[in-house]
Amino acid sequence: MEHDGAVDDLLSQLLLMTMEDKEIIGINVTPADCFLEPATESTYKILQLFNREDIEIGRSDHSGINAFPSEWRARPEIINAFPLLINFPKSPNPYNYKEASQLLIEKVMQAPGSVSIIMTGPCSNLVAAIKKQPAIQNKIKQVVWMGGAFRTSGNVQTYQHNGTAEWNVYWDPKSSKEMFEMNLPLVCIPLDVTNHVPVTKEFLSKLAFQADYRISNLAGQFWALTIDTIPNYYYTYFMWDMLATSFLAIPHEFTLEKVKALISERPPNAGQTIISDEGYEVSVAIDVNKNAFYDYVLTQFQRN
Ligand code: AGV
Ligand code: CA
Repeated sequence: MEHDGAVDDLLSQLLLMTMEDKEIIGINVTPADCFLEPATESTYKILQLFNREDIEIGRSDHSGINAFPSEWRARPEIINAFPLLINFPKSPNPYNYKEASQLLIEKVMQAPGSVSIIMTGPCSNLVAAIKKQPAIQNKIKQVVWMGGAFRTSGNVQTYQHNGTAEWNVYWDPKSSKEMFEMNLPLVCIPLDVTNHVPVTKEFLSKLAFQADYRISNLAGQFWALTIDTIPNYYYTYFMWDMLATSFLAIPHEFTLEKVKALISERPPNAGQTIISDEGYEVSVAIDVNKNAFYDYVLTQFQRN
């Protein structure tokens, strides 16, 4: 897993850890929608919750081209203080962790079979890893990326930008562009489909009714942190990374389309994913069975 420490990245790590038929071989944390130290700590605490401290964490040294707003990045500080997490030992010093692209190369090369990569943040580590060790490409079964906005508006609203890009692409448009050019077996879960699955009060209420399960209780607290962003149209919180992660388990509930697309690197649309005949082939999720997805998450979180 490649994540970037936002609330829904950590929820996605929780979800992934409930998938009993998946073997997690490593987790890289990129300081994009998070700060590195508190986010690696949250990542490690979630591993401890499942008694899986044996899973190695990698530290990304990328700093991105377009930084996320600091208010978004600071959330793991709060998460580490949750009653269920506060008393777990802190993570070891993240600067002693392996560098992320190195960990990715090692884990993929050591794996007996082919590997799926779920990426809920920017793609910088993956691109760096493939450049350093091109042989890993042959062992990648699929890359599932929460990224892009193909036939809908983006969610970047800032200076020098026209709003067409999605944040994970915009953070490092250069690596994103290069990744498309690598012709990986890539499935994008873009805003086009995540827009169908907001974090609703109705869903949170159902989750709360099953809060006797420890994991449901914890997940409810994670999402409560995002509620202040819900009333404003532009800042509605969606199941971005959760939807992408669930694709690993319930791919049959998604509608995919093969398109050719490329990525802009420059203002005013840096990070825009553009459908074009000159582009590279990628699979894009355009629809999902919403109820099946929400039910899947509720069922997986019925755990202690
Ligand atoms: O663009 C969606 C990506 C996802 O990987 N992130 C959040 C998810 O982790 C960036 C983002 C967009 N809007 C946000 C974001 C918001 N209102 N708060 C925090 N992050
Ligand atoms: Ca993310």
